[in-house]
Amino acid sequence: IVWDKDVEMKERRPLYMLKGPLEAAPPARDFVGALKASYDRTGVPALIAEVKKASPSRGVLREDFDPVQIAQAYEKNGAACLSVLTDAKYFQGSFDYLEAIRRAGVKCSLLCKEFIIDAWQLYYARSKCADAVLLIAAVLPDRDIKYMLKICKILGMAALVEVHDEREMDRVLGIDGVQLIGINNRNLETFEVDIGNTKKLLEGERGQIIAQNNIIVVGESGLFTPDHISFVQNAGVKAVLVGESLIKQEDPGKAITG
Ligand code: IGP
Repeated sequence: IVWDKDVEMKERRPLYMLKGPLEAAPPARDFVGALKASYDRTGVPALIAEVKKASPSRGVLREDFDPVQIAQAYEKNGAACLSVLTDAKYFQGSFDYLEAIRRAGVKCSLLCKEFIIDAWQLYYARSKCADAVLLIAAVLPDRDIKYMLKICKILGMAALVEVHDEREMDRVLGIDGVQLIGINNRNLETFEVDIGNTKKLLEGERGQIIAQNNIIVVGESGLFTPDHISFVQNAGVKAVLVGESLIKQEDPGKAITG
C-alpha cells in the first residue's frame, strides 16, 4: 500500500526555509468557486482534468508525457480545474510539474494530488503553487483532517476530502468546514473500480446532509464515457475528476470536447 512518504520526508526542510518560496508563490486561486461557476454555467458536472503520467494499476499511461502541454490543452478545452499528480513513487509525478504549469501561465485552479500525511506537506504544496490539496480519509484520523483544514484555510487552499466507503463518508460529514468531498470509485487496496459506489454513498440521509451543507461532491476515478458522467450526475455529483480516459487519448484536450 501507498502511504510511505519516506523519500519526500527525507528531503523535508524546516518550515522556516519555506518562508521565501511561500511568499514567492502566486496567490491561491479559488478551486471551489471555479467548480461552482462551471456547474452553474453549464448544468453538467464541472471537470477536474488530471495531469497523470502513470498509475500503480495501469503503469505508464503516456510515453510522450508533457505536463505543461497537457495542462494547457485541458484549460483551452474547458476544464474547470486541474489535478496534478505530484507523488513520484507510484504515479511518476512531481511537485515541479505543479509549479511549471502555473509558471507557464495556466490560470485554472490546481489540485495537488499527493498522499498527505503531515502538515508540512501542505506548506510545501502551497510553495509549489497548489491551490487545493487532497486529504484522504482512509489514511487520516479525524483530528488530523480538522487540523489540516485549518492550515489549508490559513494558506488560502481548498481541501478535497476523499472517501471510499460509508464509514469514511459518515466520519467526514461529522467534520465542520468540509466544502468538497471526493468519492473515489476505485478501492485503493484492490484497485477495483465501481462507479456505483458514488451512488451508494449519496443515497438517503447522507445526500440530504450534503445538500443542506452546500457541500460539492466530486465523482472520482473510472469515468470513461458520457454515460458514466450522467450516471454520477444523477447520483448527485457537481464535479468529476477524470484522468486515464483523457490522458490516453492522442489529443487529451480535444477528448474533453469530442
Ligand atoms: C482519476 P482515473 O481513473 O480517471 O484515472 O482516476 C483520479 O480519480 C485518481 O487518479 C485518484 C487518485 C486518488 C490518485 C483518485 N484518488 C488518490 C492518487 C491518489
